[in-house]
Amino acid sequence: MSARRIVLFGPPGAGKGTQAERLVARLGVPQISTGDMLRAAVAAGSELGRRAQAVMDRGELVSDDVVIGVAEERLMQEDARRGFVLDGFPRTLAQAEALDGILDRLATPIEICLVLAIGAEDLVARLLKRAGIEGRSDDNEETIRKRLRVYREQTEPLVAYYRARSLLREVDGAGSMDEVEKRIGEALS
Ligand code: B4P
Repeated sequence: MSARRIVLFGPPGAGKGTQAERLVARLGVPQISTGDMLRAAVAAGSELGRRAQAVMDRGELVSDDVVIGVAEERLMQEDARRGFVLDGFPRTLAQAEALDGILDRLATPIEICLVLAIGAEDLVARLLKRAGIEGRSDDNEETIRKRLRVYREQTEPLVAYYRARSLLREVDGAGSMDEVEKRIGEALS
């Protein structure tokens, strides 16, 4: 496994966070999850958190300028020079273009972009299960379906964006966490 600058995306519930954690443990690079960073800002009660919370609870995307700023600040940190797994960023074409600009300046371009593919009903079932365990405020059925719509409209165009740059690898996200991890390992080798 040689790639160390990896973008991981897919619909909500596809296993991004889960697989990103496993990947960073193997690669020794930081996991950069904009969702985790936004939830940390909400928990800290910061101005950013207050603005983000309502948007996240509605199942919508936090504005591009806010998320790009958060991601850029994190990517500028020293540990990201060794590589990174971007988990849930970019989520729009504007974010993808901004990311290319940031990584060009740092001379650390993306090496591979993994998209986890899985059917809508499996996603809803996984997220409703998580709702019972973690109680995340955006894991209720109405918001989950909204997040899936937002994904199709705003994030799915990234498949074509990264395919056109020959960076895309599609990975089947169905099955157990171990099965998906194995497929990711194969896609990276
Ligand atoms: P995220 O934190 O990225 O939330 P998510 O899409 O639900 O993915 P997550 O990583 O948590 O879940 P996963 O698929 O791993 O974003 C939350 C919100 O933040 C967004 O809606 C948006 O408002 C905002 N946001 C974040 N980034 C943004 C950006 N760039 N731009 C704008 N707004 C942004 O896993 C889901 C569940 O499935 C888990 O419980 C897991 O245990 C389970 N699971 C995983 N793999 C499984 C498997 N193989 N089998 C069974 N269950 C599995």
